[in-house]
Amino acid sequence: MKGQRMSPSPTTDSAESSSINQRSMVGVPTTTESLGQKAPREELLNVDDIQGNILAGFNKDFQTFLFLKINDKNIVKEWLRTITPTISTVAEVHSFNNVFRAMRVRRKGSDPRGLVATWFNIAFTSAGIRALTSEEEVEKFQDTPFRLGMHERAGLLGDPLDANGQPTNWVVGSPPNIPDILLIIASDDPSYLEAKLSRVKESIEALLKAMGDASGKAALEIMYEQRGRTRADMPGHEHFGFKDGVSQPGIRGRISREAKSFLTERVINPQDERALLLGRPGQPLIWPGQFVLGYKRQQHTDPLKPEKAVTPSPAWARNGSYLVVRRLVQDVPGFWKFVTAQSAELAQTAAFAGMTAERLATLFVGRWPSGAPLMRTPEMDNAALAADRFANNHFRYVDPTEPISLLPQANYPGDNFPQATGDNLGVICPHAAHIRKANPRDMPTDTGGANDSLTRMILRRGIPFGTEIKDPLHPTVEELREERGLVFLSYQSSIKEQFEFLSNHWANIENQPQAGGHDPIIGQNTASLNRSRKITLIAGTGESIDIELPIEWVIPTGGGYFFAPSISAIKTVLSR
Ligand code: N7H
Repeated sequence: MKGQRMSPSPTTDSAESSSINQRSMVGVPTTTESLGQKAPREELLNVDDIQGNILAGFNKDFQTFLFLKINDKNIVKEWLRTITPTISTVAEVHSFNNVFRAMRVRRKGSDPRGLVATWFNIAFTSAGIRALTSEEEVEKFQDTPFRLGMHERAGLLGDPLDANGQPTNWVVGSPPNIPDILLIIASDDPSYLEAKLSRVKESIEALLKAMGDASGKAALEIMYEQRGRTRADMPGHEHFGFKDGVSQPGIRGRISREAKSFLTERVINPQDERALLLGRPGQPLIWPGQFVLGYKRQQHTDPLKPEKAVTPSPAWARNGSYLVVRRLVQDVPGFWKFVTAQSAELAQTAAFAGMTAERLATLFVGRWPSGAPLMRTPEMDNAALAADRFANNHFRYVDPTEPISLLPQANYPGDNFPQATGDNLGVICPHAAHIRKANPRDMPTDTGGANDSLTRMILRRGIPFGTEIKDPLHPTVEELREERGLVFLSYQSSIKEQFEFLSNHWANIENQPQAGGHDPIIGQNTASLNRSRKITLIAGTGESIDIELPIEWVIPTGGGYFFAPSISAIKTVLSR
């Protein structure tokens, strides 16, 4: 079989499973008995100073990203002072999201139409901070990738250097097109977004007039405009057809002086000690310093004992966060043609009889198109499970899951779906499946155990761009002419240890965090001259197959490493 190598089972031997089980338990309180601790005290988050998209998440169907270049720093500083009051804070976005969610629950899952908000956030590259402050100020930032810029790290990320996707071909983000500023405008309603976008553009154009520069050189230039919108045919799904934005870490911390005013809702019955570790079932609570500078950070072995906060450098970086933006083009017909042809071949084998294109694609992702996790429904998609926010993330890879007792929830019948069984060997969900690579949960890894993996988590805020392809196996000429993909965004407190680690270590390396191949969605294999990747599938019979993935379906075409400062830092350091 072309591109495939069938071999006997690596092992279904209980000795290996139990040793993995033991390793995964080191320092990992996965059961209630192993905890026996009190709830840790959680810090007060400065929700009026932190930008809203970081900790609350805009979660809007329509978003536009403006990449700007500073030509006159004094005029831009003046402009910054005028726009700062319009920057959306965590306090605002969080309260809106709460109202929206409560109404959705009352309306049994349908969106409350007419409840609309339009948000605005800002971030700066190191070049932008240099332009507004000084080289010394940039040198104070501790994150080396941020100081260097994404284009300088493209090789390390595994990006193609001699073909499609090389930084010199990026639409934005590589010299001479390195932006200084990123504006994010987001709304539930496209007409509100357009209105806000026009106002922002007018404010930028007004600067040109203020300068009175006959050469026409603007004080602030719009270098590139990237539109993003949810798919009209499948809202919330990315272009390969899978529900995105299902799994997000919970964030520890309070929004007011009240003891229980937690930013992330806590739904687990406090009688169950897992309430100390999780917001919702399957959603670990992470110390806020992993995402925002100046707060307590996650410790590598004990999730209840945080590392002390480090003093941010520069000091004005407090309440700010590093933002990764990556414009990723998706080859939707290529992906579906490949999985269709491969699944037909696999279906001919005894071990993988019955394989379909949808199932193979699901094995690549780790969730079914609806968002239902393979670990909870190994054989077929289950839309009801996908829609159940208390069940759709409640699974692990080593230990089986048991039902969790929740605080009373309106209109909720309980998680009555079959629970996940353990899957040490990667039979149900391959080790290289995208979500297992990106979050190995309770699986031991090359760098530690489950608690160590919590230090790698990121807050994803991406949105698709481009129009969908109606029938990926028969795309029209017009559909092929247009680019589509994901504007990937993630917030973290270390680009190096979080986004870059997930990308160049776990996604790109075939035997990390566990042997089993490259991430078929975002992995890039620079270890082979032709960049060809592989994924190992293991059948229920124990036989395994290596599938060769000769082409990549996700191509980086632009982006940058940004810093999203606090509102007070914009008001003071950056605009004075
Ligand atoms: Fe991924 N996809 O459609 O396959 N992602 N992702 N991602 N991703 C996730 O749980 C996708 C990308 C993560 O906690 C889902 O929200 C695509 C980058 C992480 O279990 C789906 C692209 C990075 C998770 C996709 C892309 C990540 C995750 C399941 C690019 C980081 C959570 C839905 C075009 C370097 C894992 C969900 C967990 C989930 C897809 C990019 C990371 C469907 C198409 C660049 C941490």
